[in-house]
Amino acid sequence: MPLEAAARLVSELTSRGYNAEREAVTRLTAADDPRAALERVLEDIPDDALVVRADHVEAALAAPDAGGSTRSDDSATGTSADSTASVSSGANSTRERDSPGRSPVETEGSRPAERSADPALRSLEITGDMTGESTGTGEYSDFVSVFRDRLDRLGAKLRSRVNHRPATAIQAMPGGSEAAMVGLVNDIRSTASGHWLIELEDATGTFPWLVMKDREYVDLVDELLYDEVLAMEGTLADDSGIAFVDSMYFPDVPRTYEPSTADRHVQAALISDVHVGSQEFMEDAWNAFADWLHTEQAQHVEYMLLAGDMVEGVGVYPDQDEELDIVDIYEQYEAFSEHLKKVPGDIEIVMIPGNHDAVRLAEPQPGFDEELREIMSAHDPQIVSNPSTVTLEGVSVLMYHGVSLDEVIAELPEEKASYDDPHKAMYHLLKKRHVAPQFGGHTRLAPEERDYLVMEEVPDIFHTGHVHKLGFGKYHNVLAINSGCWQAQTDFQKSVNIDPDAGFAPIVDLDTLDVTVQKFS
Ligand code: D5M
Ligand code: FE
Ligand code: ZN
Repeated sequence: MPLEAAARLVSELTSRGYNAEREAVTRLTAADDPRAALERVLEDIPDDALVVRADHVEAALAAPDAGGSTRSDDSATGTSADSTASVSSGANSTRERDSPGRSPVETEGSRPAERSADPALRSLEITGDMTGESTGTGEYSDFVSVFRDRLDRLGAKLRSRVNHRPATAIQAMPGGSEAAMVGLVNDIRSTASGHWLIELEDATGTFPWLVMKDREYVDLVDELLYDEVLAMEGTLADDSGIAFVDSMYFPDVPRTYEPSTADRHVQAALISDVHVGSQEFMEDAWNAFADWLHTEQAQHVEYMLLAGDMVEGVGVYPDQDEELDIVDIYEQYEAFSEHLKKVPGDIEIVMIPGNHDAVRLAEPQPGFDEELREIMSAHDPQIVSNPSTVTLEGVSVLMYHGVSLDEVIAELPEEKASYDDPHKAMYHLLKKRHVAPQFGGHTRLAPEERDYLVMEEVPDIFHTGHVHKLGFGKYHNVLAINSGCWQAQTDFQKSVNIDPDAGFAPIVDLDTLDVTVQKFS
């Protein structure tokens, strides 16, 4: 089985501290004596190299008396001749790809297939990474500025749609006037007669808007969250102290939004919640995933996005230490890094932190500090803030860990948002154009001059994790995808009936935005 031989080589490289490109592994497995070839490569590789690349293998195999050209004693290798042979034939069997600038190594009787497209075709851009940009001091004035920025930027998406007036101007209008206002939801209360009173706030003051229980808009009241930005339009009551709502508007994604797609067939694996260090971390499933990434079937997977909770962390929940396999946070990251090394070195990785990671809990969370970056450097991942947007070959992916999903699921009725359909909870965040609208509940917000949690641009893909459930779907053509996890059910999750989707890897075609799910557990 091709996978076995490749997997053995990868684990040998990992144990020696190396990460490897897929192409390198393919070439090694195709050598007459992969083990000897590996030794040769490691002898020749520059001291500062962290990743074994295809050209290292090529150089080592091309050298006189290289492991690739002389077949040494099979018994010494631990790699059976059978599996080696089937690797090369497996790799040979399928595709013919023209990938300019690369010529596969010719070895006796085996010709490894190209494993990845020309890296020059790739493009990866990051926007909205606030690492190193934090200005907040936690003072009251920071809270004022973050909410003002939110209202300015989300309000701009609504102001062209309604004939809005400031709260103070509406207060001064005569009864019976038509009025509209753009504001933050400051209060939601039901009245004695079953209507709803929603207080909106803008930079000038507040004004109460009444949604009558028999009006169509009443169906939207149960999905409102505190601090979200919206617009209301209506008629002032005779005493003009209140307005009756006729229409509500959300910043939203236009229904006709047309997402961008890649110009070639290329895929991204969207995952999260690895939780290395937890006793429940599913090492076997992770290894199976990493092994799969080295196969032909995964040849188009050129990107991997990790949406937080790399490790289990320490002191995240009460009594968490009883379920820890690794108690030291740095050792957790070291172990995580070893697991990451099993992922082919030619896959581009982008990662953001989650609530179990060793960064501040309040959102936005900056990317990991230098010490942790150093620990995870072998794969040279892009480490950015939670949230951040990464644009892969034109396809923008908003990555957010997803702590606010707990809030959305808790606040909204079951049919609108539930753990079983996490993507539907994500739809509400897209509609509100904010990844964590409500302040002060589960979600801790760091006051900054700017509200980094606003979705200024519509993403083509919205990727979250955190709730440990797999779910995806489209909202106004935007693909919302919540990746599952790599942690089996914890005692806490058992006690509250959370049944995690563990060991799945959703793979997105960047040229079509179609999703396929690979299962490894
Ligand atoms: O979160 C995994 C999911 O489980 C997420 O929906 C929160 C929930 N969870 C897990 N443990 C707790 C405790 N102790 N209190 C409240 N909610 C919890 P994760 O971020 O991976 O822990
Ligand atoms: Fe998690
Ligand atoms: Zn989490």
